[in-house]
Amino acid sequence: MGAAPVTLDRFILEGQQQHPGATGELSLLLMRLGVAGKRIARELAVADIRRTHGSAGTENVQGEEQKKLDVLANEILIETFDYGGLVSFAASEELEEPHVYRAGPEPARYAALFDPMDGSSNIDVNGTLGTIFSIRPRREGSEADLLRAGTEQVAAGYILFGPAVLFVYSSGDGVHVFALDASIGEFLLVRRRLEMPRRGKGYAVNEGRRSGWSETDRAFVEHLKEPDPSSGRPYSTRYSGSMVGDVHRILLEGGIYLYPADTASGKPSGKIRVLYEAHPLAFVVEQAGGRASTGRERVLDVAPRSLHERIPIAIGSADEIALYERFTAGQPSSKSR
Ligand code: FBP
Repeated sequence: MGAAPVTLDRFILEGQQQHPGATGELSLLLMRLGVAGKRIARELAVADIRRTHGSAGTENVQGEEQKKLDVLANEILIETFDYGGLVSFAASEELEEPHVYRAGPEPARYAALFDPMDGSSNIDVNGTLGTIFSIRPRREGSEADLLRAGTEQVAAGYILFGPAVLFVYSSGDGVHVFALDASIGEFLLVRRRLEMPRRGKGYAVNEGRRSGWSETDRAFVEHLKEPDPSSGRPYSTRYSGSMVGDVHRILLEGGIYLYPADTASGKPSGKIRVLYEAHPLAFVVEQAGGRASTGRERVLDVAPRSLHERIPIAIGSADEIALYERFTAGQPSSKSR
């Protein structure tokens, strides 16, 4: 018989043994997220059959229509930490205020943040979707614990719902990828310490919004499209409508995802939320050797002032992000490569 498959639980527990002082709580927390991922995958798989597609008839704190599956995924994630005193409170794209869990004898050591269903515009059309998660240390036990730099995350990752269901995470020791084997209901290790290419051939941005972009953002995207084989241009457009899906492609093939500030559609700070989209994906990408920038600042150094704050973001391979920052800084001389 070949080598035993490495399940997510086994991988996490073996990783914990590398940290003698570990209490096991973060391990349990990550394993729970694996279970939540399986439950959400099942809800997505039966959504057409169960007619759970479509609008929930409600709006989230950002005034965006909530889909039934946004709400369902959020409920599954909130339930996931509702016992065992692992998590003190949880913030979500679908909740105006953090959900506070009943306190146990000891205050729980962690706070969780998540975007239950990333790529909402893909929900009703069977497109790629994801659940993004971020784990932070509990400090005072208030929202202020969350309004801090992304470098303070202790773990982050996403569950990608595509042809395969993948669990991708980092706890600061590289990025690891697991694929769900539905026949045994287990996430199995498929890539350990994933390292992304320094540069790619694809870019992901919604060009339909370019009228609201800055001059330098428009110039950067035009530059990627200019034919110049010596610098690997033109790049190909690869925009799926799900940031998780696009970032996962970029982790494997290199390239860049961009959601710039967009003054035309009332998004002067872009669309992507700092705490449960930008920070966790930046944490994963940096652990794989990539970068994430606002154009002027490292995304992980940003400390938001509010729970649902948005920032402009460029995330991807180190070379493309460096080039984007040069464009943002208006350095024409060093543009050509
Ligand atoms: P949601 O979390 O509400 O889905 O918003 C994030 C997102 O869907 C990203 O996944 C995606 O890249 C982007 O917004 C799409 O936005 P747009 O429709 O403006 O291109």
